[in-house]
Order: sequence, then C-alpha cells, then structure tokens
Amino acid sequence: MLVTAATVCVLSSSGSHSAGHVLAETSAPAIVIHAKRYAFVPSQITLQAGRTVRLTFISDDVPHSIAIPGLQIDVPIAGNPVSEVVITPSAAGDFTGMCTRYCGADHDKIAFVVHVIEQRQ
Ligand SMILES: [Cu+2]
Repeated sequence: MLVTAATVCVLSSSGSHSAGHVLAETSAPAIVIHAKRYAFVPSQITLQAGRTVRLTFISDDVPHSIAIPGLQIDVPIAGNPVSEVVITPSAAGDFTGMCTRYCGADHDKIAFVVHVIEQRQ
C-alpha cells in the first residue's frame, strides 16, 4: 500500500490553481528556497504535520529541478517564473530531496531535506 505522506498541489507562476483544491491554501505561510550551483539554500527545512505551507523555489543561476519523492514533489526550478508548491505533510519523518536536472559538475551533490515533526497542540 502506498502511504501518502503529504497533500501537495503545484501552483503555476500566475498563481492559478488546479480545480478541486482549496484556494485558501494559497495564503499559507511561505518558505522561499533558492537553488544554485551547487546547493539549495536553505538546505533543510522543518515543517509540522498537518500544517499547510507554500514552498517557493527560485533559481539563482541555471535551471534546476527538485524532487522529494516521499512528499510527491517534483517541480522544475527555472528562476523566472518561480515555482510554488503548496504542501500539507501528513506524517512525521525526514524526506530527502535532490536536484533532478543536470546543472553542472557537482549536480549530484545538491541535497535538500524536509524534516516533518509531529503536530503540536
Ligand atoms: Cu542539478
């Protein structure tokens, strides 16, 4: 059985939203993540299970891409327009992400980790 660790929806650069998702999600707190050769900045973030956040990915140089398989995230990071993902993690854990678009010699070394902690009361 596939355990879904998060609810994810990808926003286009114009902010338009796939049908069926709750528009109020777009007012969720935003976390901006820069991609560059050869790092994500910040390289790790901590989210809380059950709390919706918006992740905004910006490239500072060449096109990148980020995949976080455990959270069903796989988006290009072109720089302009930015890429945004609205995510509501549902389970605690550490989820590793990587750049999936070749961006240079040390492309393999770009790493990203999402720590999801249990919901606080
Ligand atoms: Cu890369």
